[in-house]
Amino acid sequence: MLNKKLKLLATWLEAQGEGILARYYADTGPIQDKVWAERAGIGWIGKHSNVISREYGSWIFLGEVLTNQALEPDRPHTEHCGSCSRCLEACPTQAIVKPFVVDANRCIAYHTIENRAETLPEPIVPHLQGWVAGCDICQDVCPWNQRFAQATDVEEFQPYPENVAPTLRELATISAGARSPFSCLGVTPD
Ligand code: B12
Ligand code: SF4
Ligand code: SF4
Repeated sequence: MLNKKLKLLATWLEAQGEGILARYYADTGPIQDKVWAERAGIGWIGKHSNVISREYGSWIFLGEVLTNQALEPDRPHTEHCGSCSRCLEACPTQAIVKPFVVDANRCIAYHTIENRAETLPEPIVPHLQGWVAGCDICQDVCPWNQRFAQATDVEEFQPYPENVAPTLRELATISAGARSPFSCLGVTPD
């Protein structure tokens, strides 16, 4: 979904003049989405390592359009975590090893999305807390999300009804053709 929107923007940009080139990425490109979002003034990289926007908190998708055109840059965003450390304290596996640094090997999100091993590491298992695809604990406890997060009004980003609170039995029998909860980015994990 996000890729579709980025494609529209990139196609529009290329149509503005001869020789204008544009490439777009979201999540899977060889580019650090968070670093560029911070530099572009969208938000700052919080201590849980995700980008937080003042208007929406951190429940945002990030994507970018690269172009050969010289554009006037926005100012990089300043950091506003202050003395807060709620995310570090709330992480059940101590994956946020120090402010701004997440050790993916200790992160439930890594083990439930990326890790293809038959069994999960012993130190992770007791802390799964029911998460089956990703983990949002460090973002749930963030005061910026608690105060500023907003439900999206973008039709394509609404959750698919069949993906809202599925039972374990339903997940265990899911078919390969089922719509993925990750498809908002236009990405389906393989
Ligand atoms: C690899 C990856 C993961 C890995 C590793 C997480 C991580 N922290 O890197 C795993 C599988 C664990 C993961 C989990 C999640 N992810 Co992820 N992930 C990515 C991915 C593909 C690359 C991130 C990366 O480069 N990591 C490498 C490490 C070394 O860097 P880093 O932690 O980002 O932080 C370092 C840099 O910021 C660097 N740094 C600081 N300043 C500068 C300046 C420059 C110039 C450079 C080069 C570097 C640099 O220093 C930091 C500390 O080492 C991005 C998409 C993308 N292409 O960017 C999505 C992305 C970061 N993920 C995202 C999301 C939503 C998640 C989850 C919430 C999913 C979920 N619900 O479970 C969790 C959150 C876990 C967490 N607390 O971070 C979103 C974040 C949106 C946001 N608001 O920021 C992204 C941007 C995808 C997207 N386009 O929407 N993810
Ligand atoms: S996503 Fe979960 S396991 Fe990973 S750093 Fe955040 S709270 Fe910890
Ligand atoms: S919980 Fe606190 S320290 Fe963590 S990202 Fe949010 S504001 Fe920053």
